[in-house]
Amino acid sequence: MTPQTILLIGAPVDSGKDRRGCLMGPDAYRTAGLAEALGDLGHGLRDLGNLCPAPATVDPALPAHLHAPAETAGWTATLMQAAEEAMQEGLPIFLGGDHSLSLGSVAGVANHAAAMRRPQFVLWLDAHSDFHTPQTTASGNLHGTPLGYVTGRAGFHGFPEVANPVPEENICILGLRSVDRAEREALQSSRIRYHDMRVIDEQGISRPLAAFLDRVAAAGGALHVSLDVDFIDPLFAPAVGTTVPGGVTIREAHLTMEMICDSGLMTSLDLVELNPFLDERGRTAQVMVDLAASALGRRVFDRPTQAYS
Ligand code: 4U7
Ligand code: MN
Ligand code: MN
Ligand code: MN
Repeated sequence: MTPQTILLIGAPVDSGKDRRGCLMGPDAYRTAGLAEALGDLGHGLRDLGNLCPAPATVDPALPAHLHAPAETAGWTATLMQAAEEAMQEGLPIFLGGDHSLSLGSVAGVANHAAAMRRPQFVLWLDAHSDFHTPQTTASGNLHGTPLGYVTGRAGFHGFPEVANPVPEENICILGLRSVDRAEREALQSSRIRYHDMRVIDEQGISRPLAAFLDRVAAAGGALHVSLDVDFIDPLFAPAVGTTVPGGVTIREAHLTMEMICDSGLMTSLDLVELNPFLDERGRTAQVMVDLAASALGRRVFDRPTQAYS
């Protein structure tokens, strides 16, 4: 693939749920050799270090059961600005941190796309749909709300304004196997494209993915990819607080990344929900690094097939 300028942005966000440990994610990716792996593929790398959340206060209109809303609102402001700035320089990879970092990363890249007059698309690779609002979440964990926020759903009082909501029809979710009732109803009456594990079992992952990538290409869109560790089956990626059995295999995850790479469409990437405290000798961090490398050009061979004739 064409060499890119890749910006590594550490976002040790740990406020999106109550189980702690995702704050160690950015350094686990560095330790597992992310910069070296991407540099070996010929890309230019800049590690911008780790961000800190802006100060923020709680809006009294928010439901009382939310976990750490002020801290997450502060992270959202910081990440939105960092994402918008990074898009002017290259392809940012947001090193999480839990999935509440995507309130800011996605809203920020969408602001940049709007300024460039390009439609923003989002590929959400996750066991969960993360489409809650502060009012519909039963757990109070804001890592379950980023797609609600970036599509402009109401109720995020005190959070930065979403100037350029991502149109629902520009979002595709792959890997679903845990969707709460309130999300299910909201999703079914939305224009979001969602594909659960049964569809992937029956059709393979390439069919729904290829259809989505074709739409992004036809629209000349910018593509943000948000990779939640729990997209992958916990047999292969155990270091995550919200394991759900029945996820994609290592090969399905790599095929996803290889197809994204071949499309040439990806403009930004989140690596989220890694909890190194729960890992086994760094193996989940390594899986995520290898997946990022596949998305950015790592291949066994340049030409996958040879004819026999
Ligand atoms: B993740 C959950 F109830 N839906 O809202 C919730 F099942 O970023 C889980 O995808 C959210 O890991 C998972 O708490 C958020 C739960
Ligand atoms: Mn909580
Ligand atoms: Mn998620
Ligand atoms: Mn998830």
